[in-house]
Amino acid sequence: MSEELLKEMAQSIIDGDSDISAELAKKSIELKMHPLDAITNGFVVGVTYIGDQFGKGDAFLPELVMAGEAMKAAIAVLEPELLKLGETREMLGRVVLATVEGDIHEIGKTLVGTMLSASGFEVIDLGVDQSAEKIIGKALEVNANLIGMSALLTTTMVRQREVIEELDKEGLRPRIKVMVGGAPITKDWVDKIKADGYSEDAIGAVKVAKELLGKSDQ
Ligand code: B1M
Repeated sequence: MSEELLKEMAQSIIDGDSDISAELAKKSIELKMHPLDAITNGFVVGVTYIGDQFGKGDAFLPELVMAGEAMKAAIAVLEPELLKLGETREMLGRVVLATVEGDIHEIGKTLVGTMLSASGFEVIDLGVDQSAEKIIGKALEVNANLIGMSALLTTTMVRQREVIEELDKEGLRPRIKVMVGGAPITKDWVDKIKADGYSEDAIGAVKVAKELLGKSDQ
């Protein structure tokens, strides 16, 4: 049954059908499926498939846009369930989160933000297409302990380095730690730009954020 549901979830994203993806997300809640299971083994399978097809020239921009919208619709339904997963009492740290300038991919970044919130972090999500100036300005304004930057394009990942260089120039590290992520981000890249940490997924991002802020035991 759950295998079947996961397949239907993936298919709803491939079809770019937001009504069906939202409905299947509701169904998964009724069936008490773990929301991360639904996202990772259901919806993400569909969006990855469309991404691959797009990369090969077998799918086109409208399909990519519709798949993205269907993903957002499903995640919006599951978000309250994700937030319920966390029951942390203490605030673990303040995170300014953004997708870097020139990049409008928001799904993974938002998921990371939701998981961080669920785990006890206060998250200020600036949204997408955010310049180094805005990210650093907000981090200073709210006295953030951590900046989290997502980049999904090989052409925009360089923006992560810009923010780190600017923080270094202003002498703001290690007061503000930096975590990066996104599909093209590798360990090599992280070492090269001297980020403090990175993760391949949202669950890992929580672990890394805790480690960076010395809260690993919570
Ligand atoms: Co775009 N896109 N896209 N896209 N898109 C990719 C990234 C691409 C790989 C597709 C492909 O060609 N195969 C390709 C990039 C190629 C490259 O750079 N090498 C691509 C392209 C080319 C483009 C455009 C240039 C297309 C065009 O216009 N010709 C354009 C760029 C627009 C721009 O940003 N300026 C574009 C546009 C779009 C849409 C707007 C249509 C849509 C986004 C909708 C939205 O976000 N509202 C879209 C989509 C949906 C995708 C794919 C298919 C899926 C991305 C996604 O949401 N994945 C993507 C293909 C792919 O990645 N396989 C693709 C699901 C999400 C849960 O995963 O975002 O990876 P992800 O996040 C993960 C981890 O990466 C990690 O945790 C998350 C949860 O597990 N993570 C972090 C992410 N951020 C993190 C931060 C952290 C830690 C972990 O710490 C701070």
